[in-house]
Amino acid sequence: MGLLCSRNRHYNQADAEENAQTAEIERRIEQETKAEKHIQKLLLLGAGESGKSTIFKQIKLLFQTGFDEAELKGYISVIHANVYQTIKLLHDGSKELAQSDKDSSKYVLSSDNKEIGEKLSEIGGRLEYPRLTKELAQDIETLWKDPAIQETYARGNELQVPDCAHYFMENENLQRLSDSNYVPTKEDVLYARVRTTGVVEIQFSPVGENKKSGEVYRLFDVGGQRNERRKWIHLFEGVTAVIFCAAISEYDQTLFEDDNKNRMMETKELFEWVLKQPCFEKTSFMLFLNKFDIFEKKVLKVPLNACEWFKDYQPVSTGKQEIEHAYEFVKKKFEEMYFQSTAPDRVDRVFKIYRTTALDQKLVKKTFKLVDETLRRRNLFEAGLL
Ligand SMILES: Nc1nc2c(ncn2[C@@H]2O[C@H](COP(=O)(O)OP(=O)(O)OP(=O)(O)O)[C@@H](O)[C@H]2O)c(=O)[nH]1
Ligand SMILES: [Mg+2]
Repeated sequence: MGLLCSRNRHYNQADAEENAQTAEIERRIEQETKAEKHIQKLLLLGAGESGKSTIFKQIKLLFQTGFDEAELKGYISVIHANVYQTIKLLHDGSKELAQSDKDSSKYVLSSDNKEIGEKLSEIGGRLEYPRLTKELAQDIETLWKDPAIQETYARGNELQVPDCAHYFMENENLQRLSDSNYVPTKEDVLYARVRTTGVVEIQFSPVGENKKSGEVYRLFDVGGQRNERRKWIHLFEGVTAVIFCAAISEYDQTLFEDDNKNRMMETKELFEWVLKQPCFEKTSFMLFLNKFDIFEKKVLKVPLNACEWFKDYQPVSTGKQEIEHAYEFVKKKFEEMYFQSTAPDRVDRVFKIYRTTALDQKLVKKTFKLVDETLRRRNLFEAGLL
């Protein structure tokens, strides 16, 4: 009996320990599940070059530790590649225009610069680029300043010249970039263009990790070019909000992947497709009408109706007023598209439009604060607390 009792006691003790362990595991799982539930999943979607990764970089700078020196240095080769690719595009473009354009003479390089042009075009066509030296930087600067290259740059929309071209070529930047001790600045990194392949993610809390009340977000950045989009679908479950980036300055440009397709038309169709995804029935939509800085300059020179979607646009004014009018027109087109592509039973999902310039850190910070507030309010509403 005594033995039985003591054995029982032994079993009871073991049971109790096991129970305690199980309870601890369950408590941890519960905590983790709660924590996971607390994490809001955000997806950055949009066509290639719409600015998704630039927003992603800004979030890293604003709400995480930013870029350490090794990461900054990792951008040197990207930035040098941007420079070589740009100058090759412009050189080869000028040659083509000098042959095909009716006003061909303005695209002919000065005879002094022809040799430099051939050399840089050859380097720009290589699979691996050399590090930018002072001499090469000088050659690039000379060629960039050639009137034929400037005329060609004015037609950059036809040539897939990247948006970062002007920044890297101007303001003595080439000399700085070719310094042997060059470390890219935060601004250089934001301008650097590298096509995203695959999926990248970060987790952050906009009010700082130590504040318990702050939401925790997990933000995913994907490649926007056509062949990258098949990877998106794997991320579509349980998304709190889609941040859809549309580069509104690209209404007179064609796709990198397909020279016959207008970029804005592609964005329109892509936005429509994303809106109709069954997984996004309850997903909020934050539409970033991005590249406003380029848009506001372009719109006064290139009529909006260069794009088929905007062919009913009528300019009303000049200067600032005209910019506002054009912006409102574009915004309205996206709004119409949203309501057309949202079934009546889903109209209560949140839809907000923001005017953004992804390079502008203060603006991105302000915009994200608004996004955060909207999503928090939405959560309270869904929990019946509002
Ligand atoms: N001027 C200006 N440039 C911008 C803006 N947003 C992005 N860019 C630049 O546009 C280029 C493309 O931006 P990314 O952020 O790489 O575009 P993405 O959407 O990630 O492109 P994919 O990865 O190919 O899908 C980069 O050189 C950016 O610096 C903006 O608002 N204004
Ligand atoms: Mg990207």
